[in-house]
Amino acid sequence: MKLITAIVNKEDSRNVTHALIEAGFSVTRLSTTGGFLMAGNMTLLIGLPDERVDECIQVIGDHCKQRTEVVPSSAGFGVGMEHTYPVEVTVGGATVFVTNVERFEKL
Ligand code: 2BA
Repeated sequence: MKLITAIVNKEDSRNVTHALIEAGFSVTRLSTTGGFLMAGNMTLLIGLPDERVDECIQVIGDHCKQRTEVVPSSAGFGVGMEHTYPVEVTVGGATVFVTNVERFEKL
């Protein structure tokens, strides 16, 4: 058995969750925050048999779009002189980790 941890954009999370449920996967959604942008995203936990991992990643990929976010960055030009300028950051579609599950119980 595997556990997929998928970090997805908030805007995609509803669609991707529906698609996963429709395909017969069990999903837990956690509201999370990206450490770099400090913006809300969604983390999905999906426990599944080994042979369905590729199918699950395919469903996630089909419903998560890449986006460009503009974030402020700053540069110093000497003591007390700082300037803020916008930089573009590409986010997503999805960041996916696949881990082995040693034991799975429902009690
Ligand atoms: P954030 O940490 O808010 O990162 C948002 C986007 O900012 C990233 O998109 C990446 O393009 C950029 N970024 C992140 N850290 C950076 C850095 N140190 N320098 C320059 N640019 C940086 P994604 O890579 O698509 O990641 C989307 C979200 O997925 C991340 O939000 C984070 O919540 C999660 N994530 C991505 N990689 C991860 C990892 N290795 N471990 C844990 N969480 C991860």
